[in-house]
Amino acid sequence: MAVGVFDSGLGGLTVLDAVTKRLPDVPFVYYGDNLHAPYGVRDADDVYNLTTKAVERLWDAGCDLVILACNTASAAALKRMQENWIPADKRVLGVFVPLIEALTEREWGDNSPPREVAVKHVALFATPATVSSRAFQRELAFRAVGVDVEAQPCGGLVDAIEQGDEILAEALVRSHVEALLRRMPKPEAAILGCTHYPLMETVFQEALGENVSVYSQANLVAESLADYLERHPDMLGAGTESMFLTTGDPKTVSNKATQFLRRRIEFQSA
Ligand code: DGN
Repeated sequence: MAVGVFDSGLGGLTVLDAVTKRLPDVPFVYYGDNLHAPYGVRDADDVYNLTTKAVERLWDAGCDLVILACNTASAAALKRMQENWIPADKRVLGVFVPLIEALTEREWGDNSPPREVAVKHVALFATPATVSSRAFQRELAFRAVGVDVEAQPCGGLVDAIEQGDEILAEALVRSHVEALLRRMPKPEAAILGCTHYPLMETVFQEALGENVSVYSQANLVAESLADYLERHPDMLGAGTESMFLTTGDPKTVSNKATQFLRRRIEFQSA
């Protein structure tokens, strides 16, 4: 049984890369909903409907455990899915909790009451949909008190990265960072809350200054998945081959993915 990795498009490949490095023997089925990407500008109902459809497809492919690598889907759909939709023998995990646990120095699954933490000012960079969901602030409030979060919706950045327009992407990062620093001049930590932003991590770090700790989620998600599988080995049955599924045109998506990750990837139709 493989682990499912879902994203609205190509960005989740950054998460997939980190988890395959950390768990080289685990097969993965990646599902990119390229036909409907980007999710960042869709409303919450729309994101919920598309995400549940994708997760059902991954369950059909034998993945009882599915990671929503997409921040927008984790923000807009995961809580609603966990409330009344996921059967007892399946699990769907998002990408916010590993980040927040790292930020608040908590162990996985530590459900003790929220407490004071070292970091007091956090900058969040994400898509407009993730920012307006306030899911990050909600999850953080379960674990920490007294943390001020300033969120910057980074309109246009996902498209610029996907188009490989490095000049535009860099200019957008700088202007989004400047806009945030005008409202919160001295964050101690910055969260890159979108699958695509790790590809611009150096520019974010440069624009924010060396005193700001930048948290990028791919490695944190990989670590937390490894930890989860150690405690729940039953979620991983006998292996199947890894594969890449897309709702878009497989040839076009394979070419874009190869350009995006700079290694050859072959998608097939979902
Ligand atoms: N995968 C999305 C995210 O992490 O928010 C970014 C792409 C999108 O659909 N906007």
